[in-house]
Amino acid sequence: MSYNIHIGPNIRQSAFFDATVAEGVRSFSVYNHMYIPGNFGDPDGEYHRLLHGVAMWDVAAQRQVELIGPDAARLAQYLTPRNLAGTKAGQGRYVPICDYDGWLINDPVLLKLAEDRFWLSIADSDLALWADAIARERGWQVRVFEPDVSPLAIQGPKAEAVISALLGEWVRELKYFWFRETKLGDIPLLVARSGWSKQGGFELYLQDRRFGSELWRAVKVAGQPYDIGPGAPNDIERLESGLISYGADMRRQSHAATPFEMGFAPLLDLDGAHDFVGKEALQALREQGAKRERSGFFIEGAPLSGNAAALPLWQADRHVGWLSEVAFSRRLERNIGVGLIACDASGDGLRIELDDGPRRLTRATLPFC
Ligand code: THG
Repeated sequence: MSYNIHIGPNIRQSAFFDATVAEGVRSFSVYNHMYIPGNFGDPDGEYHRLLHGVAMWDVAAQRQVELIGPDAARLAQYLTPRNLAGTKAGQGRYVPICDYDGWLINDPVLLKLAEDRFWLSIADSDLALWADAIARERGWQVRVFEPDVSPLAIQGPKAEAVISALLGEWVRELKYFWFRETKLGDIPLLVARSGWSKQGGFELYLQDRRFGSELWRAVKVAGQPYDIGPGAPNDIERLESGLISYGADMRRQSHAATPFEMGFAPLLDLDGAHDFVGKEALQALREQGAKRERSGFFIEGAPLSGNAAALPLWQADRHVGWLSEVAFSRRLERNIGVGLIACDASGDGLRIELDDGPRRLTRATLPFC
């Protein structure tokens, strides 16, 4: 059976939409109410480029939520249990965001542009509505909105060569998650050393969507000597690397998880003087101790080609957790998966039920590679 998601006006097109269509994009998913390319029809080539060469990804669906004004820093801090005190202008930070009960509702990268200006580079949930409502209800002097910003990720071991050829040798000095504003001719950009892979790379935040195709072309030309090619955030590599996907691994509406369950405890500061949403709830959760933990798994049997929804994890007749995503690892030549499992479940006799029967699982530590 095959289905189509039709292209219509209630789902937004990225600034790079035309460019990816011209490149031969073969599937889209939807993320932050925007089409995001899924693949370009060459899974082996796309994976290989990410690990050994360089790939370019339309990740404009990683929308920015801008906070600007005298209370912008106050709001940024109030949104996350991570302590932002040491964060400098020009620095990015991975910031878990929780609701008032301590459930995760997003895991953005926070970019501090200035003392009174921030971007939250969000995962797939409506954080702008959340942040704006909090700021308004509190009467804070801060404007919350989604600016015209479209990230383009350049990932892989040869990304630094491409981006330095494009923008200058100075990009080699950028530290992980740090960024700088720059221009490529007339094209306004912000360049960061970041991206949703563990293969290294940069993200170019285009600040005017009219230049989408032009920027795509410029990166493609700079990348030609390195055999750059189009790709998309790669589920196999992210599972191998243990990167978290809000939406796949947890989502407040369907399979909620706390930062303790997801392994974010080292990022949190629950005892500082700063106030933030969910503080009491998170302190109470810490007292109780997490009942589930994030884990990797090896899955026996023939290669798996992914899953549409979380898979229940069984031990005999006890439901002990969920596998959020599975894939056949190219590097390990085994099926791998990530999920949440009850802390009091032993590692023995774990199984999932697939259409073609049960599969045995064993636990693995993250990252796999
Ligand atoms: N880049 C940008 N925006 C994003 C993402 C991104 N928005 C959506 C989504 N990805 C947000 N989620 C993540 C999840 C993981 C990481 C970044 C964003 C990540 N994690 C590293 C890790 O887990 O090893 C590093 C974490 C750390 O050092 O603190 O990079 O990719 N612009």
